[in-house]
Amino acid sequence: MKKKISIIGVPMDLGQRRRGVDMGPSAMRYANVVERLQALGYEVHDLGDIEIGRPNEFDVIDEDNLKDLKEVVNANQTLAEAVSKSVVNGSFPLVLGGDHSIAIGTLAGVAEHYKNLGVIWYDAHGDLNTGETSPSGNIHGMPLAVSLGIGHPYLTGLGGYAPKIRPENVVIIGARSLDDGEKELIQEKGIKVYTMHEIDRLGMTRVMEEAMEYVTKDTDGVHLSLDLDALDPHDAPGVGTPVLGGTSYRETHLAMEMLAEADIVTSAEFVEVNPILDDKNTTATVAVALMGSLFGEKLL
Ligand code: EXY
Ligand code: MN
Ligand code: MN
Ligand code: MN
Repeated sequence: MKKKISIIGVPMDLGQRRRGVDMGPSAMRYANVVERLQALGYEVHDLGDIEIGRPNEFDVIDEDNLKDLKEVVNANQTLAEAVSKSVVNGSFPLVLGGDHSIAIGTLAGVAEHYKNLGVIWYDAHGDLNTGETSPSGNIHGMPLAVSLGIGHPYLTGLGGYAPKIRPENVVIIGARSLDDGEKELIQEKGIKVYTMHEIDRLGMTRVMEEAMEYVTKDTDGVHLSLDLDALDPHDAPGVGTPVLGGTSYRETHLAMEMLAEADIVTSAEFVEVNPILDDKNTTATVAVALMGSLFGEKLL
């Protein structure tokens, strides 16, 4: 792993309807993300926050079942540029959300520099909807589809190229809430998914061993997109779309520790932390602890 980390905050809450997730980056800074990574010997640069446009009442056009499309596109464009710059500067981009719609910009910025980027999508959801299949019109349920080049051209064309990633380089871990359209897309594209069933059955160790082998096969980098709602709501209550029966605090740490040991991750984002829905900043604290493990913190 690189010794320089660029932290990019994205106070985005327009990819879904519950206000408060825009405070995620602040909550993770409050939980000492910078200090935690510095203590591990990294040169950490906090690049501040990406500006998010605020839709006014005349501006709310939910075009094609895509809520706040314009603001989501604009912010992701700015994010993609910031992420791309940090890769060029030899720095590891660490993006703090914000709702998961920001993965569109993160991946647009990262994938520009990788011909064959592997992706670990650690999430209760598939985030594989389009305006046509989405039950909500919320763009945070769409970023993985968008990055695969499926969806509205304003979203898929971000950064001036598409697709950003290929289905055979993606693995979803922790899924337990998939819409019908998402299930169809998974079948159609042959996307590798470890649902909670496989995690229960095989254990996190084997799941991660297989997943890491899968995303490193013929790839030149690995992006980790970690949605805190992958964890069980008992361990990470401060998320907008909680789903019972998730991965535990320790299982998720184990996954991060295995990634650190394998030293394969080249960029990452931690999303959906909503301190308003939380109890004493628990979820941001969990997120920062997970980053500690991802970047090599040891228990002994
Ligand atoms: N599948 C549902 C939708 O598309 O509305 C819920 C999506 C939640 C997405 C969260 C962030 O991962
Ligand atoms: Mn998600
Ligand atoms: Mn999710
Ligand atoms: Mn499976």
